[in-house]
This record gives sequence, C-alpha cells and structure tokens, in this order.
Amino acid sequence: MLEPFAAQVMALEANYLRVRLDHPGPDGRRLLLCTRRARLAHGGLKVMVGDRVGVEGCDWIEGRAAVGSLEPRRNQLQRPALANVDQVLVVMALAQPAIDPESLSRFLLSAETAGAEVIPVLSKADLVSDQQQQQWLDRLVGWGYQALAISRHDPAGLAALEDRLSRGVAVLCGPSGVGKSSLLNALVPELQLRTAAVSGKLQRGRHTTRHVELHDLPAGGLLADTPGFNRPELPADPELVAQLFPEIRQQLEAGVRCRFRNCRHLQEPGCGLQRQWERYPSYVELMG
Ligand SMILES: Nc1nc2c(ncn2[C@@H]2O[C@H](COP(=O)(O)OP(=O)(O)O)[C@@H](O)[C@H]2O)c(=O)[nH]1
Ligand SMILES: [Mg+2]
Ligand SMILES: [Zn+2]
Repeated sequence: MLEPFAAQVMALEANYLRVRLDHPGPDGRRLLLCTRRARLAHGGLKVMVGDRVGVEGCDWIEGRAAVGSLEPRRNQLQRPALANVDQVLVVMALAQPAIDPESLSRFLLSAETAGAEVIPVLSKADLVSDQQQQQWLDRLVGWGYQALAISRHDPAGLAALEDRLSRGVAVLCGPSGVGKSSLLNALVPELQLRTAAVSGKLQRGRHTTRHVELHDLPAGGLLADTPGFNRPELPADPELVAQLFPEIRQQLEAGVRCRFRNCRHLQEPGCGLQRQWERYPSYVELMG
C-alpha cells in the first residue's frame, strides 16, 4: 500500500481529526488520530465530519497520521455539520412529546436540503396503538415518504430500519428527547451514549449529544447522532423550495409538465401540478 491512504473523517477533536481508513492498515488498524498538514489550511476549507481525505505519514504503532488532502464534497448538511451524507433519518416521537405535524414537516424539508435520501422514523411506537402508528404512516405516504415506526424495545422495527440503511453515511436528526441517542445505542450495542430522561413537565429531553461523530454500524455503514435542535433552517431562496417537496418531485418525475419551465406552481397558467395534497398550503406559504 502506498500513501496517501483514502479515509473518512469520523470525528473532530480539538486539534485532531479521527479518521477511518477505507482499507485496514498492516496490523488491521482502521482508526487513526490525525493532525492537519499546513497546506490543507491554504485551500481555506474547513474539514468536516464525513469528509473524504487522504492520510499520510502513518505511524502504525501509535495510530497517528496526518491529513494532507481533502476531496470535494458530494453534499453537506449545515445542522449538524456533516459532509457526504447518504441518508437523513428524521426522528420524531409518536408520543412523549406528542408528534407535531408542522415541526415534522419542517424537519423533513430541512433534511431535504442535503439532496440525500430522507427517511422519517417515528419513534416510541410502544407508547401508541397500532392504529395510531398506521395513521401516521399513511399520512406520511401522502407527503411522499415510506416512513418507519419503531421502538427501541422492538427488535423487528430496528431490523427494518437497519435494512433501510445503506452502506454509506446516515445521520439521525430531529428535536431533542425523541430517542435519537437511544436508537443509536440500540443499533451500535457497544456504545453507551448518555440518554437523558425526558425532563419535567415540558417533556423535553436534555441536550446530551454535543458533537457530531460517525459510528460504525455492525452491518456496515456509518451513523451519526446529532444534538437536538428544535427549529431547523429552511432555504430562503424560493427557487430551491419546490425541490424539498417529494410531492412535487414525484409528480415531475412521473411526467407532469407545466407550460413554463420555471413554473413556481402557484398562479401560473398552464401549471400541470395536481394540488390536492396535504402540504400544498405549506408550500404556497414558503413560496411567500
Ligand atoms: N417509551 C419509549 N421511550 C423511549 C424510546 N426511546 C427513547 N426513549 C426515552 O426518551 C427519552 C429521550 O431519549 P434520548 O435517546 O436521549 O433522545 P434524544 O434527545 O433524541 O437523543 C429517554 O427518557 C428515553 O428513555 C422508546 O422507543 N420508547
Ligand atoms: Mg441525544
Ligand atoms: Zn407548475
């Protein structure tokens, strides 16, 4: 093997980058603690978790090396700051705290900005009836999603989620207290992440996850937990908004055509878009 070695950034730690080699080193070592080569700074780019990098100067005994190059990103999420994301799991609890459709919709739209696959994950399914779960799953079909209802106490649900995860980078998003860290713990058994009890009457969990970090999943792939934040950002540019709605994308993919190529699907003559879907009023509002 010849340096530089291809690797992916798993975590940022003060002055160091923790990276995972695509192919194990001579002694089977996969994880290395790296400094940054000075020339990296000249590009002006900050290395992010998820970045693909070139690693050199490997000290296999100490597990140290240096990151000397950074590959262009396929995509990136702002919150959490994560590069090269394949799947965004938007986690919302079915209860405790009760699911809020507006908040769920906003998290989904924000997740769509990365251009990665978005999977709604309805957590704490053990707290509601099968009928309530099904109502939400059906409602999300109307939003263009094949969602999953899961509980950390239900191995079948967790297995269904694992099946949906690709071998790339996945990230858990959603407000705090919905069970993201519990889910990561269930999927990566050796992890003992702190999970906070839902605090007090507000039914909101405390923020316990402070940094973004990728974890190896037993079946392959990487998964990041994220700190909870309760109001994700949406793009200000209306041109980008239509892209965030699977309801619109799916119609266009199915061959729906509008008279104008840059149709905003509002009042334009000759707009071919079918508007009988639940979130159309939200779309109109966002196009404000
Ligand atoms: N009933 C139930 N409670 C859960 C489940 N998953 C997590 N919780 C509880 O929800 C609270 C918040 O969990 P945590 O994983 O810290 O949420 P996070 O803030 O999204 O990371 C904790 O009290 C967990 O015990 C679940 O599947 N069912
Ligand atoms: Mg957490
Ligand atoms: Zn249109």
